[in-house]
Order: sequence, then C-alpha cells, then structure tokens
Amino acid sequence: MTKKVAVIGAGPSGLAMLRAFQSAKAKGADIPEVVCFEKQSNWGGLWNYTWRTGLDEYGEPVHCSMYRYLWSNGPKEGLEFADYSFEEHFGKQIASYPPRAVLFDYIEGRVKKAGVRDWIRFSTTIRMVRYNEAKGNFTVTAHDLKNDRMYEEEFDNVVVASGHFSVPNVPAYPGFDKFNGRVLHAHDFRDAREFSGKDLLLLGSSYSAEDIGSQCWKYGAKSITVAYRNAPMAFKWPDNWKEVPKLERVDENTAYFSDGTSKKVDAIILCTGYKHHFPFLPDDLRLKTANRLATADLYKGVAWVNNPKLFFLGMQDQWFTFNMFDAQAWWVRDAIMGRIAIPADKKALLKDVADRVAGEDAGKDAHDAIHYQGDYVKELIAETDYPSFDVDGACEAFYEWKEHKKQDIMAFRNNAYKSVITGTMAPIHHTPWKDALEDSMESYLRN
Ligand code: FAD
Ligand code: NA7
Repeated sequence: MTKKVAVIGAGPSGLAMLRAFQSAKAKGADIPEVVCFEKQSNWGGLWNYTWRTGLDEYGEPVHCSMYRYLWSNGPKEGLEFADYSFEEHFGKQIASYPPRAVLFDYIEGRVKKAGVRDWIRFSTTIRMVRYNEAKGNFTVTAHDLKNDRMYEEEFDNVVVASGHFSVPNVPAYPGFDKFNGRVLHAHDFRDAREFSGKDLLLLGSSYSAEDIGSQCWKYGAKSITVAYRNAPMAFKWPDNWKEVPKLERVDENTAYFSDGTSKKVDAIILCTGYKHHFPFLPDDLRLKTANRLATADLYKGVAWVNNPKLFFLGMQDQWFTFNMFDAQAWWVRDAIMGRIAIPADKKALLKDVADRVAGEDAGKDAHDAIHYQGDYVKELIAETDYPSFDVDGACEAFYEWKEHKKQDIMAFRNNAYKSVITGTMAPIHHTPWKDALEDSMESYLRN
C-alpha cells in the first residue's frame, strides 16, 4: 500500500490508532505508512505527567492536565483494552481505581508489546495542516522542537488525536484582579499539599471540581467551598465541604455568592472545563463542537463531514475512554484501508450526525448517557475485527460506580468490579483511598 497517514498525538487515542494498524499488519495486511507526531518527549498524552505548568522547555503550551495523587475517577473495568487485559499486563488482577502511574504503565505496556514506538516522531509539534484540492492530499507542517527545524510533508489521510482536555476554559469574575491569593485553573493544579491548611474556593460542578476538591480534602485543606453555576454535585460531602450557588465577585480575600452568603478564602481553583482547540487546523478543517457525546460534524463520531479523509479520535465527552478510542481507531483504520466505505453523499454524513445528536438529546439522565455511549462503542466494533467484549457489562460497572459515589463520595474507590475481558473480580485495595497518601505503582500493586 502506498498510502501515507499522519496521526497527530500519541496519547491513548493516537496510540490506539497505531495499535490498530499494527494489528492489521500482524494479520498479514498491507498497511499504509503511518507517521505519528507527538509534541511531548514521551507517549501517554495526559497520562504522561509533568511538574511543569504554563510553557514547556521549548515555549510550547504544557499539555498535561493531570496532577500528583490522581487515581482513576471511574472503574478500570469500564476502560480495559479488549486485546490487552490488566491481568496480561500485571500478571494478576489489580484493584479497580488505579493511580495515574499504574494506568500509564498499562497504556505503555500494550504499545511496547506492539513495537510501534519508532512510528512516532517525539518532540515534534504540528503547526498546520492544509488540504491540497488538486492532489487530493494534505500538507502537514511539523516543527521538530529539539532541532528547531520546521518542515512539510504530504499525507493521504490525517488523524487528529490531540485531545480536548488540555486547553483551559478560563472565565473571569469581578475582583479576580484584586484577590490576594492564587487564582489558577485545574489545568495548572499539580499538588494538593500546596493547599493543606487553606480555605479553598472551587468553581464548577463536574469531575475536576469533585476530584481536585477531594484531593485537597484528603491532603489536609482546612475547608472546601464549591460554587456551582447551574446545579450542585450534591454528594454527601464531609463537614468542612460546602456547595454554594454562583460566584458573583471577590475582593482581596472574600468570595461573594448569589444567595447573599460570603466566604473568606485563600485560593481559587477554576474547575471550569476545557476547550476543543486546534490551532493547527485552518477554517475548512477545524472541528468546532461542544463537549458532548454526539460531536458536531463527525460522521460515525470520527470522519470530518466536510472532508472525510480527515479523522478525529476521542473528541466526545467521555464515559468510555480507552476502549472507545480503540473502537474508533479500528474503524478509522478500516475506512482508510478501504475496508469500510464512507458514503460519498454529504447529506448522508450530515444525517448520521443529526441522528446521533437527536439520540443523545433523547436521553434523560446519566444512565441513558452511559447506555448511549456504550451503544456507540458496540456499533463501531461490530464493523471491524476489534475483539468483541461485553460492553453492557462495562456499562454495569459504570452504573455501580455511580451508585457507590452516591453512597460515599470519599469511599467509592474502595469498591471492586468484575473484568469484562477476563471475567475475574478485582481485589479490594489494601488501603482505603482516603488513607492511601502514598500512591506509587509499587505500593498500589501490593494486593
Ligand atoms: P490526550 O491524552 O490529551 O493526548 C493527546 C496528545 O496529543 C498529547 O500527547 C499531546 O501532547 C498531543 N498533541 C496535542 N497537540 C499536538 C500537536 N499540535 N502536535 C503534536 N502533538 C500534539 N479518563 C479515564 O479513563 N479515567 C480517568 O480517571 C481520567 N481522568 C482524567 C483526569 C483529568 C484531569 C483529565 C483532564 C482527563 C481525564 N481522563 C480520564 C480523560 C482523558 O481525556 C483520557 O483518558 C485520555 O487521556 C484521552 O486521550 P487522547 O489521546 O484523546 O488525548
Ligand atoms: P467539564 O466536565 O467540562 O465541566 C466543566 C464545569 O465547569 C461544569 O460544571 C461547568 O458548569 C463549569 N463551568 C464552565 N464555565 C463556567 C463558568 N464561566 N463559571 C462557572 N462554572 C463554569 O470539565 P472537567 O474539567 O470537570 O472535566 C473534564 C475531564 O477531566 C473529565 O472527562 C474527567 O475525566 C477529568 P455547568 O455544569 O455547565 O453549569
């Protein structure tokens, strides 16, 4: 095959793309030449932790939004690779909410085994992608950061796997410029110990607010106040944790809320979400979508309706993660290799998008949303040779997880679930999450 494919990003989505092509090759298929561009010096995407914030050593925006002591916020049984189980990687079943380092090791294990590292050009950021009408291909402009050299290269297909939880959405509130403490976005949060003994204000009512608040609580914050914009998270919080309505303004040391109450605080963490941000894509190729399960303008959730030679992976809001990226990557591989036909009629592509949006909108609650994304994963894997697995079983793990959070938000990580890949039950972790201050891989694996 003479085709050439560019993959932008070597996080879980980009690595799924490499593994998809490598698995076809291992089965004897003639695969395209695949070049993956990764701006960081290592793979793993968000799971590749760095202490850095702001700009990196080359002046590029730091990608990492993860922090020390981060443990999986959902059960690992919901994300397990169907072609590479936790038991295969660790040689035994492990507890259900692994810390970041453990999941990084797992992600890395599969691609090390696949032998695809030399398909990746590390420390290379993509600056621009242009479509050449006449040739029907793309020109990609890459910047080799180590050698400070820019160059162009042509590709038949481009797969964008650059993630969408890295560029922060940073709202401004009156008085931030006068506040005496630190105001930071979740993207720049690194170590909860910085806030021990402090009164904290968090904005937002989603995963980051929940988890960064919980981290700070675990590592000794004096109090946590979370201001929500629309609805509270409404878990049974510890005594020194309060949810309050919308922030109106702050002064030098006090935050004022829309119910007339106020609170003296030492620091403000904006857990206000992220932007889909593609500075390397021109107007005719740039995806513009809200963070939702049915993205705008992507046929089957992956093919750009205005030019289906361009693909996007992992652009949805995520209940399912690694296994959904796999389902997408295998599908995109088969579309690129001509095993799956994408309709030539743009109307059909747009109808597919509209149907997906309507399907998501018809759901009433989180239960429906999980089910909706589970069905999407099933739909894609039914069309490729990705190993079929019990997607409904993974949905069940998510339902149980939601219930465990309702019961005790500071103890849900002490539960265990059954693998839908190997059928074995995870052990209960040896230490309750709130007491496990040391979370190295070595300590976590001591079941
Ligand atoms: P990313 O992991 O963001 O990877 C994108 C890659 O693209 C990066 O390596 C980046 O350097 C590279 N890149 C970007 N731009 C360029 C460019 N121009 N040129 C070259 N390379 C580029 N998911 C879970 O399943 N469980 C969890 O517990 C969990 N916790 C999370 C906690 C936080 C704080 C955040 C932010 C996310 C969390 N997620 C979690 C979701 C996370 O989005 C996925 O797990 C996963 O990392 C997404 O993979 P990705 O490859 O799509 O994107
Ligand atoms: P999310 O899930 O996109 O949530 C963003 C939150 O920020 C959400 O509660 C929003 O409120 C809130 N928000 C957004 N803008 C504002 C402003 N201007 N003022 C106040 N509040 C605001 O992002 P997360 O970072 O929590 O999670 C992202 C991923 O990281 C997730 O997949 C996890 O795996 C980890 P709303 O609810 O819309 O009122």
